[in-house]
Amino acid sequence: MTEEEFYRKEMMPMVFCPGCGIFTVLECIKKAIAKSSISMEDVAFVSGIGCSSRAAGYIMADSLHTTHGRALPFATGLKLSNPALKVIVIGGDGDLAAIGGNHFIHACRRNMDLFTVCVNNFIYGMTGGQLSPTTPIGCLTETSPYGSTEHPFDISALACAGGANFVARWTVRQRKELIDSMVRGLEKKGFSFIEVLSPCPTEFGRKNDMAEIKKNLVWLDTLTFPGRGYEFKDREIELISSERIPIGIFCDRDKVPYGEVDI
Ligand SMILES: Cc1ncc(C[n+]2csc(CCOP(=O)(O)OP(=O)(O)O)c2C)c(N)n1
Repeated sequence: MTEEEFYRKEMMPMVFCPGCGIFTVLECIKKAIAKSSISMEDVAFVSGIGCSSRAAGYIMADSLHTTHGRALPFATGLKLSNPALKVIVIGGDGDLAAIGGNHFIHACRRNMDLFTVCVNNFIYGMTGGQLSPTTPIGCLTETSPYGSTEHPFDISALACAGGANFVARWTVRQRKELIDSMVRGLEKKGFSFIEVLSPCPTEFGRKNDMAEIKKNLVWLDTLTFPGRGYEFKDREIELISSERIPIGIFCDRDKVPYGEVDI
């Protein structure tokens, strides 16, 4: 797919800061759609509010830019009204796991036929860098100026436990694995969830001595480790350790999606 076919020229330049991981996520989505059997004609994007949620607006496809935390209910409605659509949700850790957390676990439970990408930058980027449900312990944010003392969510583990069919987590550094997982998730029926650990040099970086993009990326490398063989069996979820986060494919199963259960 060419740049012209994927991006909306009239929306350029993008609002994202230099070094933001959303650029990589967009490129990986572009490559994954091109590699998959899905046609852009059949795709619609849905997002909430946040930096990552703005990504959908730059893509040359039908899209719904909705309210903060509500992308999944809008996406659910869209999918039910037009089941032929491949509905893709893009959101941040705040959008999907804080205000939208309950919608998230229920989309997983229902195994809604949606493809969801969470750009997890460990902070509320758009609103100035407040603590999010994924902020690691000790990290500085606008609302944890002495370091967070809250336990973070492992949103991929939550998605597996909730009942999603496909769950994978990578950092922006593993582009090949990220694209491959996106292709698998796009082609799978039911709820597919891809978590992308992503740099935010401006809000997260500046507060945590990694404003320089290289430092933020190296931190992501040291924060993560490959999960067992990069692929976990159903239900064998390695929960988040207090310090390091496993990356890999955490579940890949074929539970019947919402609307197709025989009674
Ligand atoms: C109901 C409501 N509450 C709060 C906000 C303010 N708000 C906008 S974006 C955002 C959080 C953004 O963080 P995240 O979803 O992680 O996305 P990021 O900007 O980091 O990509 C918040 C709290 C809002 N727009 N609507």
